[in-house]
Amino acid sequence: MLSVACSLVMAACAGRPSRSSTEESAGPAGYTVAYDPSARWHATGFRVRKDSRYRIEAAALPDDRRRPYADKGIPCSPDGPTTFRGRVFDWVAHDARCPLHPVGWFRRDRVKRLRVLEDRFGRRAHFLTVIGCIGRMPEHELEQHAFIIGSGRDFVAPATGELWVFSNDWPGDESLPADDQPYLNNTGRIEVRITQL
Ligand SMILES: [Ca+2]
Repeated sequence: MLSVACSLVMAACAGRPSRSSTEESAGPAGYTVAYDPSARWHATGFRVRKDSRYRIEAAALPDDRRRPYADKGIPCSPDGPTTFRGRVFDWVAHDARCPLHPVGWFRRDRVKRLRVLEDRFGRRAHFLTVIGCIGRMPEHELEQHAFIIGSGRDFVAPATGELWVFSNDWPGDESLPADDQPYLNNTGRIEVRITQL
């Protein structure tokens, strides 16, 4: 089990550059934006108003190279990993703060922590789950403001501002080489639809 977990961590640390792109369209059924999960933040261009109610839906689509939504081959949906292997990786990435975490026994420098472990409502945020935030918040304040979108959620906006979205992943370290940047091995794209209720 430990060797499996470690091999998954090492596999996910390797990556390849992916072009970041954002496409937007607006229509009577709602506002739609598509984003590349290999970038850390995505401005939707949609402003929410405090105390107004919205429905946000997210769908995973192949990217322009026909690659599915995945982290270096680990398939995911907007709610997180969809396979046993992915759920093991999610466990590794989620509980890395624990002093008994097995990855830390071998490679403390490889210990992972997802950007959002729990959202502002205390809900567990899985690996590659689609997350929303009103405004682009500093990383150390992210869990106070971020909320899980997953495949869909109705919510009352707690503030007025632009909705930003991202796929939950290990933030990595800018000093690492490109092949070790956790966001650069994410593939596919996510389409987000926002409707005011
Ligand atoms: Ca990744």
